[in-house]
Amino acid sequence: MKIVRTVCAHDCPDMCSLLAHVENGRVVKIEGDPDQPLTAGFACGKVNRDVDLVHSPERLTTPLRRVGKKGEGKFAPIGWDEALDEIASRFKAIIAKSGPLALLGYAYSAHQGLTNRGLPGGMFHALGASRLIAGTVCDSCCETAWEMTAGGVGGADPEAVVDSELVIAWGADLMAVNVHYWALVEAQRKRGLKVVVIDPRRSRTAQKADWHIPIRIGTDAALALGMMHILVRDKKVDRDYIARHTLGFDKVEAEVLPRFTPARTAEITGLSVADVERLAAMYGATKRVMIRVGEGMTRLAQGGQAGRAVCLLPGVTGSYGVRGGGALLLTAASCDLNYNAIRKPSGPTNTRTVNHLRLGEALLDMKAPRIEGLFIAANNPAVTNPEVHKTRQGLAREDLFTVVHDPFMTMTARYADIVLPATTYLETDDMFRAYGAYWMQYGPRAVDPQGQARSNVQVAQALAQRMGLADPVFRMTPSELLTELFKGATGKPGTVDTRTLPSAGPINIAPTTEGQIFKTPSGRLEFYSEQLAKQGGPPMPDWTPDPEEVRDAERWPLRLLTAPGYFQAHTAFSGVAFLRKREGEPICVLHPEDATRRGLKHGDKVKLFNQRGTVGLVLKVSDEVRPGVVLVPGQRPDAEAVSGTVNMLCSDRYTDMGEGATYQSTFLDVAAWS
Ligand SMILES: Nc1nc2c(c(=O)[nH]1)N[C@H]1C(S)=C(S)[C@@H](COP(=O)(O)OP(=O)(O)OC[C@H]3O[C@@H](n4cnc5c(=O)[nH]c(N)nc54)[C@H](O)[C@@H]3O)O[C@H]1N2
Ligand SMILES: Nc1nc2c(c(=O)[nH]1)N[C@H]1C(S)=C(S)[C@@H](COP(=O)(O)OP(=O)(O)OC[C@H]3O[C@@H](n4cnc5c(=O)[nH]c(N)nc54)[C@H](O)[C@@H]3O)O[C@H]1N2
Ligand code: SF4
Ligand SMILES: [Mo]
Repeated sequence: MKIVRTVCAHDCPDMCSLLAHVENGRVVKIEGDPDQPLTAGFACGKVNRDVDLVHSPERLTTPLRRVGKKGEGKFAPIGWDEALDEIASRFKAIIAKSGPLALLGYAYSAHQGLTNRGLPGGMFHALGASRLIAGTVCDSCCETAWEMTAGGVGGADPEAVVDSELVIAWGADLMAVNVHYWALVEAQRKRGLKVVVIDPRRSRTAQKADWHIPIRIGTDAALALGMMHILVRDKKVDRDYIARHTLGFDKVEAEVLPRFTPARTAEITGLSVADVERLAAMYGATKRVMIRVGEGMTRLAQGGQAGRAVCLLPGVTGSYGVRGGGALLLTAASCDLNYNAIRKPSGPTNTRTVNHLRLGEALLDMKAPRIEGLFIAANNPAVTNPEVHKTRQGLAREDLFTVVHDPFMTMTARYADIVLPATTYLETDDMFRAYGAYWMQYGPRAVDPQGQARSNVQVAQALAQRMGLADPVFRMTPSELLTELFKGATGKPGTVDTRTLPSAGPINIAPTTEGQIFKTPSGRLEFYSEQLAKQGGPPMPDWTPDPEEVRDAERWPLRLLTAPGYFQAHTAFSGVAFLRKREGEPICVLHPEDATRRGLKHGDKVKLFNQRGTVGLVLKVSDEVRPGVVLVPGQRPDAEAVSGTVNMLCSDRYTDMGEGATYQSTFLDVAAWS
């Protein structure tokens, strides 16, 4: 038996250091590394079962060619050379006939390793294909909001919570998505750290908190502005900090805050005046308040405004300057590696762009040229994209040549002409840096590729060579890629000797400077954003009713809340039978009042419907949500549900900033399944 120290590659802020126990070429046990302080010796409930992911009987073992209709899922095995030759010759023919813009590389984040995540996109970049604006289904809205406010810097160090007096989990279910931060928080409660959760759902984290604030969906900007109103009124504002480190607070104070009286804030957010007052008083009592900003609250029409208003709060009290204070959305921006060597090895500066969440529209409507060749890796848009009907309609186009690279036969792979079997991260070598913590680490393979599976790097390199791309990155060994990645790195990563990385273990890369540095154009925290104004966006934080949401709310009585599953992460673990069972059958949750009004009871099969479609799920009746809300945890593939998948109900409308997905701006009704 051997123990391999590696890194969890799943899309998760923690980036755990793992110990994989290997016997006879099989992973037999996964545990958290006790020597990495954040991982602290435990993996989450999903990755504890990654033995079953690597060795799942549902893994694809060979390349496949479609023999049935698109979407039907009928395939026959073929060899790798045959598959790669066919893909290259089809892609070359498309380029010869219509030019490289007729190709689209559509790779995303299921492998967080910097080379495996980046190189497939790098190949299409070098080819001059239409370019994917990736991540709009996920964090492009909150990231843009943060960038327009604080600039391209990382947020608070989660491990600084040892110095916090209060943690506000603002739209983040820490027990689902950030369990190692949650463990740190829990440990600090023994010395008196208080925890407040602001979330429309009484999540598991909310149940364990000192105080759960069940805010109305999409009203976080109003709550943050109402808190600022009270802080100003009660003279809890750090005027010195504001003068030295922020821009435009005077304008917000004069033009925005007067409208957010406690009474109006309470009315908008659905909270009581007393609760708004109490929260503001708690926030104003100490600078050592760490706000953990969730992404979910920004996946709605005015999500950018919500994200910006919340991230501005620590600027009002000067909490950004203090260890244990500030706000944590993401940390990745603090790590400057030579990402472009992998992601943009060559190719024209600009080509045509395709927004990740509007794959359906791109496939159906884009012209001159149409997308004729599509390569999908490490994501499952036929389930996870909004307006999923449109995505599938696009994928079903007979004149589209589609390749899907995945360890499993996903809903998306069913539409492919060629399916390629992918390795899981436990079969690859790569370098990792966390996006929710200040750590980086090299993660070697624990076992050899299962079946004939190949990694993203291998497939990108093999295809690039067949396509005639001469860039050296398409011929480099993993260790050469590593050296490339660290060329010109700044900050702590700049001091690393890459030759030592494979044996270095976890490396802490927390910024050493005291206090928060902002990297906006003004070098300050921007209450007023000239950049947003120039783009025609709202330069100041505000909350106003969204006309489209108001119109939809008049037509449909319920609003959708989507939240992460505890034992599933989107569809990345849907090939693990144990975890499917552990997560349970796909459900929706209604408040008892809403269920009774519709004559529905716990355990009933129900249909969720609106102008976009109908989905069948099993009903859970619970007061964990307020009346008027229907909660659907996770995005489960059709085969697991009564019928369909939740994203059939969501539109492909953009958020106010960052052109992100608006899952939470969905209105609908629920009735008995018939
Ligand atoms: N309704 C609703 N929809 C949402 C969200 C929501 O909150 N509500 N959240 C959104 C968010 S935040 C995100 S990030 C997206 C996630 O959605 P996707 O990006 O589609 O991610 P997954 O569903 O996890 O699918 C990842 C796929 O990659 C495969 N895979 C795993 N490892 C590898 C590898 O090394 N190589 C290759 N080639 N494949 C691999 C997995 O088997 C799986 O099929 O969903 C979005 N969709
Ligand atoms: N177990 C598990 N872990 C995961 C994932 C998963 O699916 N499952 N997904 C991974 C990925 S890809 C990502 S991007 C991260 C996401 O991690 P986070 O950003 O922390 O989580 P989100 O899913 O974006 O946000 C979820 C929370 O926001 C709440 N919420 C929704 N709307 C609102 C609102 O209007 N206001 C407020 N205040 N709260 C609201 C939901 O009820 C839910 O509790 O997690 C990663 N980790
Ligand atoms: S908590 Fe996140 S990083 Fe850690 S093992 Fe689980 S999925 Fe991986
Ligand atoms: Mo995400």
